[in-house]
Amino acid sequence: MSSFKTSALVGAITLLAKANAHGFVSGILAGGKYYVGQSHYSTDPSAGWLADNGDNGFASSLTDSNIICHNNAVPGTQYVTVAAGDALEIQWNTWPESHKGPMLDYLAPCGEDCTSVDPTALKFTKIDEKGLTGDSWASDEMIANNFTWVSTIPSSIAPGKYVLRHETIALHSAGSEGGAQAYPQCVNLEVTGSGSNSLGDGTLGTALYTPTDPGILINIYTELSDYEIPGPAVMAGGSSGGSAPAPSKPSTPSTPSNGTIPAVSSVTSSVAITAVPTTGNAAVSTTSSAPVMTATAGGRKFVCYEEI
Ligand SMILES: *[C@@H]1O[C@H](CO)[C@@H](O)[C@H](O)[C@H]1NC(C)=O
Ligand SMILES: *[C@@H]1O[C@H](CO)[C@@H](O)[C@H](O)[C@H]1NC(C)=O
Ligand SMILES: [Cu+2]
Repeated sequence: MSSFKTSALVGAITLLAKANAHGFVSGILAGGKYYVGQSHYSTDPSAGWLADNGDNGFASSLTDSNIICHNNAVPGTQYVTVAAGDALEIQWNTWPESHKGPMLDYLAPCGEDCTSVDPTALKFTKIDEKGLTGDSWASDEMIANNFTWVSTIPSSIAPGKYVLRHETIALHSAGSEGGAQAYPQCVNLEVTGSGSNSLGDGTLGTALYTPTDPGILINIYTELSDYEIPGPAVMAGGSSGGSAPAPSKPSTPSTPSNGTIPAVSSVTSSVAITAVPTTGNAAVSTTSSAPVMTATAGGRKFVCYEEI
């Protein structure tokens, strides 16, 4: 919510602020399939949990049950199917540039059934997080990536049913206690694959944050040399999340076959792919034995080898 919250201005302005503000998770892409996120209508089947956030507002508390899956949340009725090691593209309908903050993703196992699970019993493990990089907040990256955040399910995760808790925390008013605004969205996942970590020991949703955590009570309008992302540590094998899937650790690199490749002018630690070939894999004559990075763009997977 914006700073109009405590304003004494007339109702018309409050309505306007609500109509223009914030956002919600509208959809999820996984394995090439689209799933409805927060439907806002209880009659719509959805993997996304339903909550009282039709006004696009924030969770009413950081420490009571409304922080778990947003206000008065009830479980989604469906599941997003995703293989361990694969990425989910989590789409927000919109997001205001002013609402700067970290992006975070957690997983909690639900046992047999997520559609009737008690959220206060869910134990969450953080699988990715991103805060401040230079001058850029993770929320800025989400906006720049068509309001989409990419979260990769660690490849060690055992097959089963889990609740994904995706979240951004807006820090524009976080300089005073109670000012940070959490926008969580829960989504039921059916994880496939052959991992063995079923994440028994996590943190209850109500214990993830305190109102005085350094990453919660913070004035972001000063020069920040560092930002401490709130919540428990990311699990081993987790990632930073972001606008592209976490590079996967290749076991055996596939033999590159013939094809056309786009011209590459420079190589840095981050790679922007602007030209996408329409056919074939990269043709490389002499390479390192293992790829140095992989990325997916335009629905195609890129495997980059180092020239030797
Ligand atoms: C941006 O995201 C929306 C869904 O939120 C999707 O319909 C649209 O195709 C996306 N645009 C691009 C260029 O990927
Ligand atoms: C790739 O294929 C083309 C035509 O099929 C051929 O002319 C070229 O030499 C091949 N390049 C490599 C690296 O094999
Ligand atoms: Cu707001």
